[in-house]
Amino acid sequence: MAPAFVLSGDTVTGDPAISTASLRVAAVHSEVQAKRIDHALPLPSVLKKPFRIVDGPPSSAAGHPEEIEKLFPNMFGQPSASLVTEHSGAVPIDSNLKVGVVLSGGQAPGGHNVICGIFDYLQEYAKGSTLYGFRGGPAGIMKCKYVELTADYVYPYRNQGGFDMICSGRDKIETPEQFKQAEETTTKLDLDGLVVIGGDDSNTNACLLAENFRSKNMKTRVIGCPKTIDGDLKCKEVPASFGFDTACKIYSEMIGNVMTDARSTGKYYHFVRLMGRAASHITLECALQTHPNITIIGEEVYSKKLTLKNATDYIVDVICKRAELGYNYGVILVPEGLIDFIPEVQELIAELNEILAHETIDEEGQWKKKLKEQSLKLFEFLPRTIQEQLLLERDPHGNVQVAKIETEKMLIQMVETELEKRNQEGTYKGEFKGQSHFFGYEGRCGLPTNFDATYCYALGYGAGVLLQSGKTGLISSVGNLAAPVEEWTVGGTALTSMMDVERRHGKFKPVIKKAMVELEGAPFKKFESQREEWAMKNRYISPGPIQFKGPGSDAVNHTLLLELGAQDP
Ligand code: FBP
Repeated sequence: MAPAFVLSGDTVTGDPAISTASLRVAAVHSEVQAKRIDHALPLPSVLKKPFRIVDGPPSSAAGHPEEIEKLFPNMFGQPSASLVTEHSGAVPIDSNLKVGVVLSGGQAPGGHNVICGIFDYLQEYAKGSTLYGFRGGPAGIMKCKYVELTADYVYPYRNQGGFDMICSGRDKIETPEQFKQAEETTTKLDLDGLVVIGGDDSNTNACLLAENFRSKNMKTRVIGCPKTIDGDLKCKEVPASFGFDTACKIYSEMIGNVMTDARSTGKYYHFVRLMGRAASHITLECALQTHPNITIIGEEVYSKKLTLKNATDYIVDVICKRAELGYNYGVILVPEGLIDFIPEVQELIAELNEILAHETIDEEGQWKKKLKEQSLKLFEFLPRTIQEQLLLERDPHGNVQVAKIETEKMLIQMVETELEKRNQEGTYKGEFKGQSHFFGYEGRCGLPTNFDATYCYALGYGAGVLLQSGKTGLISSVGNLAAPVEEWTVGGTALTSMMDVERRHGKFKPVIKKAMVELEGAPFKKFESQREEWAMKNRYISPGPIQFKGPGSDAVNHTLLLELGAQDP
């Protein structure tokens, strides 16, 4: 019988509009969830011994260093920090810290463990400290909505998926009034530190906050943590964003299942769109785990300047050849961000972004006159549902909400049309039935894999160390991830070193440069060397559900292993 946990001390401070009744007051866990709560997490050896922080050389930026320096005069050039074992004594410690933590952006498995890592670090090394959880993302900071995180409060969330301990949000702290609100909150709570757990946009925001606090001589330090299932927040020193490992394993289980379905019925082509707003890392990793017949990688489409017609023809050619072999079924993976990679669509989206930033879309379609001829032609050619989805409101960071664009359905329609044509020409004699799937939200809140659970705990612990050591404007970085946990490295990377400038809402803004799939990188090369065989011969792999014990439970994803140059089984 699964135990029921009652969250005690469940009060929200700062906003009388939020009653405790709106919070999760009782959480009933399944047997597996309950078992996972007490799963002991190993720490890297460097965090178990007395340690000290060593600073590296001054850093620069991922692009346009002069612009970044102008935007971050106090943060730019900061060195990275690494923890080293200190045999002669413990780290200098100031106790009684007041620290805030916020979850920002989309959910990613492991977020709760980052918070638990910060909490346990403070308990261990800064007794008497207080940890506040800002509720509902950055809006919680601006509106000063927080909850004090106690041992009882965090306990039921240990090793659990989701962000429901304090919830998340996509608000951005950007206007002078919003920065002022953030200052008021940190002053009111007398915060020594703030940990921002988020993706590229949220960590950019974390650095802006760090810069703002430092420029005003405020004591609040800001540390980021790399979160996103998309896997596109990484660099040499930050080898992975958390949540990617779990999400890919969940999707791969589901892909393996539809592969078996395809083989069993012999009559469906399953078109699976996979989450990942911009980069195709999730799609590539799932392909490496499951060996589908066709996989479209957005970065390749972009680099080869393929049009929608080219991508459709590629799919249709494989379907025709498979029909000749007697296979009228298959599995096709497409990344969520695909259409954003097709140069002609990209141009259309850029024009739409500018139009949407400055005017409202009128029924009569007057706004269409602002589109260039080629973009207008493409817009009129797209199915009506896709047109509507392209015009949906942008997210607070100015991004097209690609999760809402049903590319898989659009591709099915285009493939059907082309196959009918080939059928009439006599070059295709098969049967085609497309089934569309979108595997997205299903992967964001699963129980974190052993890898994500341990990685997140170390990231949180590391964030605690950095704050206590007086660091600000760094992102918690845990490295050497292909080695056993004991050998993982821990430190912090200057957020400005990951930044470039980009055009958003019609203006240049600093952003952490997204890590896209490298076409010369080992994961893509491995996929490229095998995809032709997967297209014609059915080499499907069904990885099954995530394991927490026994074979496969500690397996690290292919992308990480290949990128780190480790042996990929
Ligand atoms: P983050 O970058 O905030 O981690 O979110 C990633 C993501 O899950 C994308 O894969 C997806 O396109 C998007 O969030 C969906 O956004 P929303 O949760 O607002 O629907």
